[in-house]
Amino acid sequence: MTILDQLLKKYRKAHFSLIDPDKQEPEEAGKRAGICENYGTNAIMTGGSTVRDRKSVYDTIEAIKKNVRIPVILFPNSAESISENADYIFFMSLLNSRDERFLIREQVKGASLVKRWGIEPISMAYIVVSTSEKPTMVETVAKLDRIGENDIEKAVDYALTAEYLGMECIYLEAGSGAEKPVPNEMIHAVRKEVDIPIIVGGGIKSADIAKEKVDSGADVIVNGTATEENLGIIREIIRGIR
Ligand code: 1GP
Repeated sequence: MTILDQLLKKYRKAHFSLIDPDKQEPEEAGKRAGICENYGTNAIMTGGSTVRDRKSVYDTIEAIKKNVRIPVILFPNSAESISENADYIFFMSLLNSRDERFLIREQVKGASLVKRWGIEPISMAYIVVSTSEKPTMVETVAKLDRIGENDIEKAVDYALTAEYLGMECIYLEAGSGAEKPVPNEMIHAVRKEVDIPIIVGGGIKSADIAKEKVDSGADVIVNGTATEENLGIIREIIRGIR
């Protein structure tokens, strides 16, 4: 059973807190991770669209691990941000990118590091949904085959592709700080067609919104910006989804 299956068996719905090494000093990252763990988050994800430096990822994870016992999962934007002290790595492909770097090249560069450092891979299909007028950072860098908020069939087609390729989970991503999260109807339609766990993140700013996402079929809710701006909301979101 994968770590994701184990968590979902235990908690039914899970919550991950995303800490971007570029957004604070390692010591502060450690403190924030500790607070998220106290609030009941199930794992700390570490990564971000602008990370370019393995050392900053390493130092951030070291500080996080001093403060938490829950798993640390890398959420890498390239092979450069793979760090040997992580427990797990989302070994992910940005399925709706037109840039082969995000589809497969960085993965090929990083695979032997994952093996050598004994980081456990969690195979993940990363699907970016464009919900907002102002493009999010991931939209600006990823050269997307655009999936708009109403392109529900297209999202389902990508999700099914992920399942048929044998990926362990799907991440429906609206992008960090998105004005609007991935729509409920889209999550619901994907849930109807695929069996693997669905992670949803980007722009989830309240407990009510998070609850709607899990009621629509999300298994895991991710918060990133809130770890920097409003840790209290993470407590409410976790209470709301359980
Ligand atoms: C980004 O989905 C995550 O990869 C988190 O998004 O920063 O909007 O919570 P937020």
